[in-house]
Amino acid sequence: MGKNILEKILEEHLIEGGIKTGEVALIKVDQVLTQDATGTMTYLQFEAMGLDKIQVSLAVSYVDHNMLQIDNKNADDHVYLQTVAAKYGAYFSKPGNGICHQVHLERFAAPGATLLGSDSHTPTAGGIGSLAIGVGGLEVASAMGGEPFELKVPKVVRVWLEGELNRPYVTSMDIILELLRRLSVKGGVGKIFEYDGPGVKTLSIPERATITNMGAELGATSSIFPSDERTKIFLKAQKRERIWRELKADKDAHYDEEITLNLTELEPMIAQPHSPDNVVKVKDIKGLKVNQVNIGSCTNSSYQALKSVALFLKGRTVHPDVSVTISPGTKQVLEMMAREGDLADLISSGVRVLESACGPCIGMGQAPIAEGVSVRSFNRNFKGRSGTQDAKVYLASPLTCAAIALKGEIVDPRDAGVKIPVIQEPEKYMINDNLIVPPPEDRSSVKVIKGPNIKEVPLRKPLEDKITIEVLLKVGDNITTDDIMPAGAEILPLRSNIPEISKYVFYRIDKDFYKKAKEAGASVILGGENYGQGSSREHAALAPMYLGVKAVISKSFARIHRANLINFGILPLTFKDSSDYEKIETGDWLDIENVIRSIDENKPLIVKNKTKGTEFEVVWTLTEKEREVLRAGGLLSYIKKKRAS
Ligand code: MIC
Ligand code: SF4
Repeated sequence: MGKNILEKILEEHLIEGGIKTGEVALIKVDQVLTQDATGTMTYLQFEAMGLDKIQVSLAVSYVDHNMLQIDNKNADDHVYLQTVAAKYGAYFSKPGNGICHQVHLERFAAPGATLLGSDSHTPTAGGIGSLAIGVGGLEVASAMGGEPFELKVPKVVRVWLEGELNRPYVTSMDIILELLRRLSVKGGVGKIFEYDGPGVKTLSIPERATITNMGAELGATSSIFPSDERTKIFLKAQKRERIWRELKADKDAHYDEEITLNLTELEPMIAQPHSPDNVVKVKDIKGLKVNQVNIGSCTNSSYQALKSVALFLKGRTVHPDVSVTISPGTKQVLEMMAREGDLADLISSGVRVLESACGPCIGMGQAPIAEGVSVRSFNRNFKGRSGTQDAKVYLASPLTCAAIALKGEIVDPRDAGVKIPVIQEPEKYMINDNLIVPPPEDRSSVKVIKGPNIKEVPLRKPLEDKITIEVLLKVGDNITTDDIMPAGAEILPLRSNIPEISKYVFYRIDKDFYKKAKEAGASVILGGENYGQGSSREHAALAPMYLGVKAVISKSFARIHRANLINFGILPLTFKDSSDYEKIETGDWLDIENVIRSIDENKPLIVKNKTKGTEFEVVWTLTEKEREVLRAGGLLSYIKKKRAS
């Protein structure tokens, strides 16, 4: 039988194991990327391994999240990242060069390569045909230390694209919003999405990357497009055609599931508060007054997308009641738009131009007004993420955003009375890599500089066989890592300082969580379905671990967060019978015995509810490596032990 793209890439990178769905594959990692909000921890963990050089062929350290410098903290992190990259052999992408995923797509990503990134939107590079997976920072550190990556081979879903988008008003953002509408934020858990069909060749690489980027919101392990003639055109325009290769599924390849989407029938879509899958047609909610529009992010900030916005607004003025921002994804896009006059058109129309960074997407500035309505071309609209707890955030394509910016209310871009031509892909992008600092030839004299905010990584004590824990918090379905460990301008600068950042764990849900956790000493969280969806931030496991959280018992877990829990020695337990969830309350004390035997034998655990005098069963399916990591008390201790032996 023929192979799909995933199987082909896995086969080329396989070190041990199998490549079929359900098997465990240990694969070679070709490239890694980090961003500053997760990167400081990643590099501190790498340093703790005691190696003198990064072991993967390409590592790039980006600065794009923590860009507000209201005191020394973020600036100190930037210098640490620059010096540690130089010391151990990574490229450093300076602040101002752009958002990691977009820069990586333009300048580094390669068809057929494996890429691990300490950010959940790493699959953006799937648009060019990389097998790109978002993981926790420690997982990236481990790959930089030369460890293979362990992947439980997900189910492969073929998304068959037919027809062609009705450009310019219907865009690739509408494709992924439609998939989110159909499948939900849980629909991709344990799956990888492979795009195929006649519609594929009608999409440019940045358009494909919008889709693979936001595949993260489906909960998917990754998303990937074939590498074809369009890929070659893009790489040529980026002066990187030498790394092009063809990559496509065999005609008789096997897929676990199939979905068909007709691009011609698609209409502009919009996600409503507070979840990326709460999607309707734009025209269905037309007329709703809007206070803010933000265009940009790693999902939608390519040259083509933003040039269309500039053209749409050219010679017009944004609505007087709307605050409009744009953050071009990379310096390449910003510089091209500046030289071609689009930036001037945007400025003239009243758009506030921000630097090339994540910015408002992660609450680094531009919080909307109280109870405000904000429409953003981003990928996440979780409650509170914008920085305003009661804001209502909607997600739509850049062009829909532009139409709304003009009208001051939700409007289908086809009905805004503005006609623009379709923007073609440029034959040549402007190449100027002067903000990418390569590692020096001689690394021996480089001094790693650590500012006062950078604290060592806390380690967990060895795993206990018996734990007595208090239920500190019971939450519902689809709890995000933004709920567990919020981001935003106030908290993000503490990413290198676990004792400080841990004060904010769950604080938007229960502002006394920190105090309670300290008092309890050992605790457990109860979760519903898809616990820990969203970002890759390992701080959502590391900080709770620091506060004494020993286990999370939930109905199911999101992939990256489950792995992060294991990497920091927190037990990810699933109810055998999910109705047991109803029978436990906050404040109950639970006893769990024989933890080590259960890990050794991969057996269910009996949990005794001491408060209620009842008991219930929890299960976990662990791979061999996961068991060893848990026994060692976490991934860092596991690696250290392995190196010592
Ligand atoms: C996000 O979009 O939530 C982030 C910020 O990029 C995170 C990473 C982080 O928390 O640092 C992600 O998506 O992984
Ligand atoms: Fe940055 Fe937002 Fe993309 Fe996360 S989702 S990497 S915060 S632009």
